Amino acid sequence: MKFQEPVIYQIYPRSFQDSNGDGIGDLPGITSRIPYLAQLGVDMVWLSPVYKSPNDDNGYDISDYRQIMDEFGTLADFDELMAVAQENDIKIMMDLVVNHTSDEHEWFQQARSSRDNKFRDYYIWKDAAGYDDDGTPLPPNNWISAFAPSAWEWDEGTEQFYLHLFSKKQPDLNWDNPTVRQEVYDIMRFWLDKGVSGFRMDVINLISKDPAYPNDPEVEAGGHESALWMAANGPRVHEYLQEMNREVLSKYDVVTVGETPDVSTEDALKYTGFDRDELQMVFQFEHMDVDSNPEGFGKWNDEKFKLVDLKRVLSKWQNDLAGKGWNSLYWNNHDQPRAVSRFGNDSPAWRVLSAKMLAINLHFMQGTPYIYQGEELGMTNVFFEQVEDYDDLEIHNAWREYVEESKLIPPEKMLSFISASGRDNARTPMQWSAEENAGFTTGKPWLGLNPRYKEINAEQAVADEDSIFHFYRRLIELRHSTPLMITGTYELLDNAENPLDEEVYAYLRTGDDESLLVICNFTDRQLTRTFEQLDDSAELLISNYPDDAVETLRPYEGKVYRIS
Ligand code: TEU
Ligand code: CA
Repeated sequence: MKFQEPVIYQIYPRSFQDSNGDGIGDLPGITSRIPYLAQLGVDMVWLSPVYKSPNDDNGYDISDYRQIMDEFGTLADFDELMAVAQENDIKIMMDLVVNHTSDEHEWFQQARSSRDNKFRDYYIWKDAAGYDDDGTPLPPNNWISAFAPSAWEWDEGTEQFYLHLFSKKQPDLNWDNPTVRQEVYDIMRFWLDKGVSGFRMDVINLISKDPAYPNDPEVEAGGHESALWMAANGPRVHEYLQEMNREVLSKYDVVTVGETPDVSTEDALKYTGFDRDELQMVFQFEHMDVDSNPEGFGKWNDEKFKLVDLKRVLSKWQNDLAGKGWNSLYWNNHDQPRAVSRFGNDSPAWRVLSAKMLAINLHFMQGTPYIYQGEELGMTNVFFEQVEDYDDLEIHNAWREYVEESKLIPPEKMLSFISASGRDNARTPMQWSAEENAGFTTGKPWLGLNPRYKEINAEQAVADEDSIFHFYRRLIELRHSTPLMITGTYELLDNAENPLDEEVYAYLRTGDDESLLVICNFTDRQLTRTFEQLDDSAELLISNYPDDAVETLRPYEGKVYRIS
């Protein structure tokens, strides 16, 4: 499959469908829902990690890359899922998490057993930088982990620190070790030979660290953001990805997307340029940061985004990669809050209209669109009354740091920030019906349901021709039948460097002999806009309103004209 063609649906297996009543989603549950995904019309399913894991980070901490996580089932269940997906023309993309393993992986168990163990150099070990007065070892540098106060954990047994950019149960692999790289390539071949058609590569731009491990200047200046940016786009990352492509990817028909925090469009072209023989596309994060507060507590805030920022960032990515690389297109994933709550309006009056408008806005851009489970239903953010009701270690780490230790954020304020920005917004169980536990499980769900499942669920949506589900289904049909959505150039109908229209996002996709004019009202207000492109040849291709008021834009109106 050419990587420009598929619409890809992301499943977070833990929260998708439970089949055995233990309250945890599993592979047989996913298999039972393949017909639903076939009806939606998606081409490929990206499975968040299903490998054996102690679930410190819900599967992003892998202890055996060739076994299925106990809670999710067996390798036989995986083969059954592959077979049923194939019968429904749906391909499977795996989540490759190889910047780090679980500390319960055999490699790390061996590595920590002694300094001269043959697996020692699979990981990144450093001597203490010194010892303070009471003999406590001092870490090699000041790096902060994404999920812990320090990116270095002291190992008593061998009296060295090991690096973990994420939790201390997620030790970073040493990619400078060629044996580690060969181990990864063998893992990739194992899954490709089982018929897998894609890899999403977790934080793949962090795998090559600066061997000097310099201090993080932001932390020296008093900041408290993680050191991910210090490890991003390191000295040998392209050498490693070109080797991976040469030794594995080039030998298979496989779609690849790198998850790459802290990349610019210039960086991205080094990963995805058509002439680079590395990856086909990346997940960049700039549009996920438009409501972040770098002077405050980063993602922990409940401020609303500004449309002009969103337009500037997305247009920059469209323009800078055009003709040279390829964009991924996404509003949310398992790490991000729900799109309709964040960028639309999840009130009963405007949820459906704004969710459809967001879908139009994204799917008509140039790139490969990703739909996160529940986005096609307009699932919304959740509010839990107490932090104990949340599961995510990122949330609990932030609570400990900002509420309990530094006391910089009052508890009720932090609960509001978590509800606006926390990852568990995306991880509450998939809402299949209005029955108990939304039809997700007959047992006690591992994470609380979003109470709105009674009005927002697949059963209701599939039965309602005017639902967000059927709107996504029509968008996917259009993408399969409208080459211009893939090949057309992109032009923001606003000043791309300095967008001024704070209410409407309008852009043009232009092909050889026709164009698509995309108009989205991001507000709950009725507006007037005129577009010179709207000539007599214009025909309405799709809209989230049943009629067309042309120059009058109704609240959250999203529509596309074909102009020939
Ligand atoms: O996320 C990488 C990453 O950048 C995260 O820190 C993410 O940006 C953050 O959680 C948003 O607030 C990947 C996976 O998607 C994430 O689920 C894992 O926790 C992480 O790597 C470690 O594997
Ligand atoms: Ca289960």
